[in-house]
Amino acid sequence: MDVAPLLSRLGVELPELGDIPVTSPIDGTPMGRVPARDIDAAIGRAQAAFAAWKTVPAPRRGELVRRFAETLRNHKDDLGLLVTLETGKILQEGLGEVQEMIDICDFAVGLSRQLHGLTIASERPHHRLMESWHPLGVVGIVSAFNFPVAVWAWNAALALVCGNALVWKTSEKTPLTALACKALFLRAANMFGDIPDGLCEVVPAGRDAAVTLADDRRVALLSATGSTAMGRALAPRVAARLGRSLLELGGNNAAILCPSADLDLAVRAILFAAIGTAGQRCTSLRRLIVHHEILDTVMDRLKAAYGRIPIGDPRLPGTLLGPLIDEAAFAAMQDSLAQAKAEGGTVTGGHRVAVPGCADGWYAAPALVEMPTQSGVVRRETFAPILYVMTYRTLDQAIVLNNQVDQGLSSSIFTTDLREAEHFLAGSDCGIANVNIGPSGAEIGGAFGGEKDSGGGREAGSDCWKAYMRRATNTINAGRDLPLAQGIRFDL
Ligand code: UN1
Repeated sequence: MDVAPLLSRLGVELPELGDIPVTSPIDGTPMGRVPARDIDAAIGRAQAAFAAWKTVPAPRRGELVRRFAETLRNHKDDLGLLVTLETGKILQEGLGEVQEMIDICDFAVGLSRQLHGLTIASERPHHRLMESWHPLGVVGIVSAFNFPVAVWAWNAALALVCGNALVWKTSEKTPLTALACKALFLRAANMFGDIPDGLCEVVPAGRDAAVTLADDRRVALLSATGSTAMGRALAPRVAARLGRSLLELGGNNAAILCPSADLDLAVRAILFAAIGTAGQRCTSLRRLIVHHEILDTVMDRLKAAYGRIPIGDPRLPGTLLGPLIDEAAFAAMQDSLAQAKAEGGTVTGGHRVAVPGCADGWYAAPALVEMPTQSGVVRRETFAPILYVMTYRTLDQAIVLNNQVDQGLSSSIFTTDLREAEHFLAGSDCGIANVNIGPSGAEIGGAFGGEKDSGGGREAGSDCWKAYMRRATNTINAGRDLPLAQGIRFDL
């Protein structure tokens, strides 16, 4: 696989001797070696850049992000293909990821003129209270292999318009897409004019670099996406220095399938949510909670659909399921399926699939697993296309099952009954709760994130920008007297 022409169109030049080898999960072929970079020095450069960038007016900062979105639009096909080559997700999803970057940039551009604070009535005459929002500092971003560019862009676009500098620790599995983002960003910066060096640092590196970001007081906010274990390792370190963290961790997302559901629509939604990105989204559908009266019909339809899923090279049009990221991911899938059987589950699918020309890729048939109860393996997140199916009798039971896991990222219900839908929306304990669509594939306009072991952070749209700024409360006295709050008298 000669990726040099593609990389060169994206502005990435790799040295002969890099430290981090990159292979494509599609067929195991080497794609190049990426030089490791020192994160400590990167934090220093970003800190210096922050001092200059925070003084640039926010709408002008938005102009840089607008240019970046324009550059992304011009390179959407190339960057989308690179995402596919590096992650193994199908081309439609590679392109979708770049579109998600463009969307958040557009959102951030609008936001750059709307970083509003409140004015608040004062209890004192001739006084005024207001809130003002100020740039925070260096924002550290830790991203995962499964969304190597979109999740960075959620953070980067907002952080930049909010006046911050970025240090991005990429996944070691996907450094090329990160270097491409940096190169495209620099092109946008050139069109924009003068930007301070170090505004957008990109550091392909391993876990140690994430720990450095967590420990370093110069990093005002650490925004980390990854496993719950990663969040548990990093969050206490940030907390120990009273820093801020924004965590987007694992999910174990359920869908409740009610008797009144539109099954044609539901089956399509389930396929995308459970099999899309080879089950490697934090929002992937992992648990299907089906009303017992419709179980047989639903299983028949799902088994028929699962048997027809085109598995293969994710670059080919028509493929819906590409490879897992690596052998370890396949092994974890097999472990979970073995455990499911031991816990009384009936497994259909899940075996390795040979794909012509891709002998070294780890392709697996998607697995449907009927489970008698929500036992240990079901309560654990396995990053693979495994869908556990359980039954319920009353909606309250179904909502208990939905909530009875440690994670609380996303959830959904399929019903045409308004009361059931509303009851579920009030009852789900997740950060995302949907009706008649699956738990994955969120738009950027809403706040994205979840509760409990999912980390509690919120990223992307709505008012999530506030996490990237510090709030000051200002009290202004325009009078000639000094009345004290709470009516306190303090006269000499
Ligand atoms: C992730 O898997 O970390 O809602 C992010 C979704 C995508 C983002 C997933 N927009 O599935």
